[in-house]
This record gives sequence, structure tokens and C-alpha cells, in this order.
Amino acid sequence: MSVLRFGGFEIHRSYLDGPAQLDLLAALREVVAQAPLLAPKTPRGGKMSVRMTAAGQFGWISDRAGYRYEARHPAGMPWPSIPEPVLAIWDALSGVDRQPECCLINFYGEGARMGLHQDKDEADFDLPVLSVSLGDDGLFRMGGAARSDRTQSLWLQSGDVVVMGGAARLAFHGVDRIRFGSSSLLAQGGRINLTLRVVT
Ligand SMILES: O=C(O)CCC(=O)C(=O)O
Ligand SMILES: [Mn+2]
Repeated sequence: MSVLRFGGFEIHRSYLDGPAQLDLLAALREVVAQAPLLAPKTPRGGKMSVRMTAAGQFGWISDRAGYRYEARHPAGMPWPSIPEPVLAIWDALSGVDRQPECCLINFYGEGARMGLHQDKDEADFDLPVLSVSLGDDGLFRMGGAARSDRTQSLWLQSGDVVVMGGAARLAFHGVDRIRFGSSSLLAQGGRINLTLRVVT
């Protein structure tokens, strides 16, 4: 394990070892069995390439009505609770007393990406967002508070955890591409990213 820093981004390389990744994956499979992955629409009607679901009191939703947090899955059920191994990562690395209220689960299949954006639908930007990567490598782009700021990119690998707090909390970031099939964690390939957020 090692820690890298880019601006305010704190990257904990190999934070989760192989057994911890499998343990987390098993817990996430239970979440997805209860709250199926969705293919969200952007507010302008485009289709996101990433599929999403969530755990916690709130899930982050995107559709024609905009971006927001909702207390229920669009199919009507409450989101499953955040699995214990996910909370343990937050407790170890977040540095704050609050507990996460949303664990957004992103699944990147072949060709999926996420454009440069800020996470700004939460109420308190003093609280960090934590990101956990599982499965295939993802090229993570990190910028500054303005979209036009210089960016740096880094391949995130299975087991890496990124803390986006302080100067990085409102920094632009995104995933340019994944290396489909680069990890053996998911038999069918793909990348899972969890982001833990305090919403209210
Ligand atoms: O997949 C990632 O590494 C980043 C995900 C992200 O930025 C988000 O869900 O807001
Ligand atoms: Mn984000």
C-alpha cells in the first residue's frame, strides 16, 4: 500500500488486498440483487455509458428531470443498506464523524466512460467523497476547481481508494476509459466504482 497525492486527491494504492476485494464484491452482489443496475439518462436525454445503482439512505439519480438524490430506487424500493466492509473503508480513511448516506455503485462495461464533472449535489462540501475501484483498470482524470484547469491522469486499479476532500472536493474528475479485461476479479470483465457520499 502507498499513498499518492495530486492536488487534494489522495490515492491509496492497493488499499484492499485480494481477499478484501472478493469480500466487498460478494456484498455488492447482494446489493445489486435487491436494487438492480440502471442505465441512467442524462438530463438532455442521452444515455450514460455507465450503469448505476446505490446503497444507503439515498441513491444518486439522473434522468430527464435532472440530477438528484432520491430515497428510493426508481423501481420503488428503498435502497439496500451500505455493506459493512464499505463502511469500514469510510471509517478508516474519511477523517470525519459523519457516516456516508449514499454509496453510489457505478458499473463500467466495455467502452464505458464518465465525462469530466464535479460532485456537487451534496449539502456540505467540507465532507469528503471516497471512491473505491474494483475490477478492470480505469484511467482517472483529475483537474481543479475550474473545468479548464490543467488535468493529470492516473490508472486506478482494483483495490485502490481515492479520497476527494479539501481542495479536491470540488475538483473536476472523470474516467476517460477502462482497460476491459485487465483484471480477473470479475469473470465477465468490467470495472466497479463505489463513491461514498454524505448527502445532507
Ligand atoms: O469511476 C470513478 O472512478 C469515478 C466515479 C465518479 O466520479 C462519480 O461517480 O461521481
Ligand atoms: Mn464524481
